[in-house]
Amino acid sequence: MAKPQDFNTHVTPTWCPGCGNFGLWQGFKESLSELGLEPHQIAMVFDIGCCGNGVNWHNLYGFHSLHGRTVPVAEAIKMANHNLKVIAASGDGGGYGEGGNHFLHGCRMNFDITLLIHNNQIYGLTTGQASPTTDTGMETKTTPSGQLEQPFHPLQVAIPQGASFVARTFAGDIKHCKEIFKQAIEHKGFSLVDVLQPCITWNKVNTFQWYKERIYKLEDENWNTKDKDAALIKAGEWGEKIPIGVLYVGDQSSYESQLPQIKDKSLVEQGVTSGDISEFLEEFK
Ligand SMILES: Cc1ncc(C[n+]2csc(CCOP(=O)(O)OP(=O)(O)O)c2C)c(N)n1
Ligand code: SF4
Ligand SMILES: [Mg+2]
Repeated sequence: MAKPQDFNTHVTPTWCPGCGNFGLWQGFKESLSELGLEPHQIAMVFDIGCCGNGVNWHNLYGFHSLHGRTVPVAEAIKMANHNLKVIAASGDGGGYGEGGNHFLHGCRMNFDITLLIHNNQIYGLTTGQASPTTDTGMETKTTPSGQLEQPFHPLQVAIPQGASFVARTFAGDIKHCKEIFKQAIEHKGFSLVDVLQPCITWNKVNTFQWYKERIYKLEDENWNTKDKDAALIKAGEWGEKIPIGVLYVGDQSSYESQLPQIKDKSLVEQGVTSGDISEFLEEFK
C-alpha cells in the first residue's frame, strides 16, 4: 500500500515556509494512502497559481491546466477513463473567478470528480490582489482603500447549483483535511471541498489564528448532511463563526455512469485511438 510519502516527487516545494498549503498537502497524501490508492490510479488537474505549482511535487498523473480551467479538463479525463480517481485542484481565484462559469456547470453536471479549492482569499502567486473570496473592506494591492465587493460564498452557490457533495475544511487541521478528502474522493459525483488555506505572505487578515478563533466542526453537532435546506442556510454562515465539515451529500448518480455511450465502458476501454488530425490543424496555420 502506498504511504503518504510515496506521493512525493523529487521536487522540493516552492511554497513559502509556513504556507497553509503544506498542511493541506499532508492531509491530502494521507487521505490517498488511507484509501489504499496508488499513484497510477489518480489523475490530478492543477490550476495556475501557488496551488497549481504543486503539480511538480505530486507523484501521480498530473496535468497543469490553464487558469480557471481545471474542471472541464477533469471531466474530460473522467469521460476517457472512469477507472481513474480524478481530482482538480485550484485556487480561489482560478476556481471561483476565472473558472466561475466552469464551477457553476460542473456542479450541475455531476461528473464523479473532486474539486479541491485552496481558498486563501487572495491571488497568491501574483502577489496579493483581491480575489472573489476576499472579504469586504480588506485592503489589498488592487483594493488599497478596501474591497467594495461582497465576497463569493462558494458553498452557498454549490448546493442549489447541484453539487452532490459540499464540504469545507481547514489547512491548519491536517486530520480534518484527511477525513474530509477521503469522503470527497469516495463520493460518486461532483465533490467540492473548500479548504481554508492561510497565505502567510499576502493575506495578513485571514491568518491561522483568525480561522482558529472562528471555526467549529459540524460533526461535533451531529449535523444531518441530507438536509439540503438546512445546509444552504449553514453555508451562508461566515464571519464570527465559520462551520467546517461536510455540509451536504446528495445524489450519487454521476454523469458518466448514465451516459449511454460510455456508462459501461469508458473510452479507453473501447479502444478509441487518436486519429489523423493533420487536415484539421491546417486551419490554424
Ligand atoms: C486567464 C489568466 N488570468 C490571469 C492569469 C494570471 N495569474 C496567474 S496566477 C494568478 C493568481 C492565482 O490566484 P489563485 O487562483 O487564488 O491561486 P493562489 O496563487 O492564491 O493559490 C493570476 C491572476 C493567468 N495566468 N491566466
Ligand atoms: S504566496 Fe501565499 S499561498 Fe503562495 S506559497 Fe506563499 S504563503 Fe502560500
Ligand atoms: Mg488564492
